[in-house]
Amino acid sequence: MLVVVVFCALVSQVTPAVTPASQQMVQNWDRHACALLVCAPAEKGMPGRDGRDGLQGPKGDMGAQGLQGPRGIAGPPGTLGPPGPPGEKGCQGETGPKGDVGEIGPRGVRGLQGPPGSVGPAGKQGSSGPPGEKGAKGEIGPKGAPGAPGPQGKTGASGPKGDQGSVGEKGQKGDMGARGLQGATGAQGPVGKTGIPGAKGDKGSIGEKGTKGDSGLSEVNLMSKKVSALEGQLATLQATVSKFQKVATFPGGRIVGNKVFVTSGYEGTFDDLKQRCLQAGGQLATPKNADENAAVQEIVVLHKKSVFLGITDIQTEGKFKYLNGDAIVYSNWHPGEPNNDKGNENCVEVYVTGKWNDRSCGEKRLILCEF
Ligand code: MAN
Ligand code: CA
Repeated sequence: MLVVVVFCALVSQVTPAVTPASQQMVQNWDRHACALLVCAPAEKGMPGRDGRDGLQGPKGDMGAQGLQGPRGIAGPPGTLGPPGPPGEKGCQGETGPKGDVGEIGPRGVRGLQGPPGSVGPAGKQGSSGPPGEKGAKGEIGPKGAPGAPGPQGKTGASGPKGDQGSVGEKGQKGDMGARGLQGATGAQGPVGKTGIPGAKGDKGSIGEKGTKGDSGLSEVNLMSKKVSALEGQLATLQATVSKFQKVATFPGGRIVGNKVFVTSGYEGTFDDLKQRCLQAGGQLATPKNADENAAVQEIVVLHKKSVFLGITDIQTEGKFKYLNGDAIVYSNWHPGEPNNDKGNENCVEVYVTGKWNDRSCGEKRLILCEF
């Protein structure tokens, strides 16, 4: 039994390097070997022979396919393919909106320096400068000339008259005097020659961006609004005019072109009627064509009363004129008229026939004004 235990231990010690599968086999074999040894007779016999080497067993069946491995890392991107063919030319786009007013252009280069000015007048003489420093001591000059005779001494005692002496030597040059005061500043010199032109100036910086220009749209809108307002006012005015035309022609008024004939039914002499029409802002009826005369006639017929026209020959007998002095351009005299009956017919009346007759201005007739 002791041998069996040791043997089993040895078997276990020689198997740590084998694979788990083979180790399992050895362990199984180990158990089988232990069983054989346990089942062997315990008595002491001859040692058995070594067993022969067994034949190598058949190759085992192929194992089942293993699980699919994890997905590999994506490979590097392929090389860039060749550019495709150019697309067809697109349609021309619509004209874009007008751009904003551009920036103010760059400032121009600085101009060359102008020519030099003319020579200015000479400056005033400057004031005297401060006195100069004392100069250095000069060298000993040559011997100066003999000095002046000294003062006469006191009268000595009368000596004997001596001989005349010889001329003495020239004395040494005296010391240099102190430096004189600085002279007055001289007059300003003339202006020097004109220098060469300076270098071209640097380019100016870009000016500030200008304010945005008007699009013009706001002005159009403004005008459109004004036109609309005027159209409205015109419509109102036309309605008002139409209304007053009806008033003017009711009942004895007539409108011919731009002229309106209106009567108030008043009757009076020529001067009275003339004054009343002027007072109303008009004048006595003055038909200047057949249509206007027909309108006057209609009013005469309607009222069954003749009217005086704004025509007379008061100034010159036989020459009928308008109230402004112009000769008449139209007339519709009754046959035989004007006859200046009794030499006192200077005004003109209109019959129901539309025909004219000269009549005394003192007669009373229906008032008919024109506006
Ligand atoms: C007649 C005519 C006119 C004249 C009047 C005056 O009708 O002679 O010409 O004016 O009388 O009453
Ligand atoms: Ca007459």
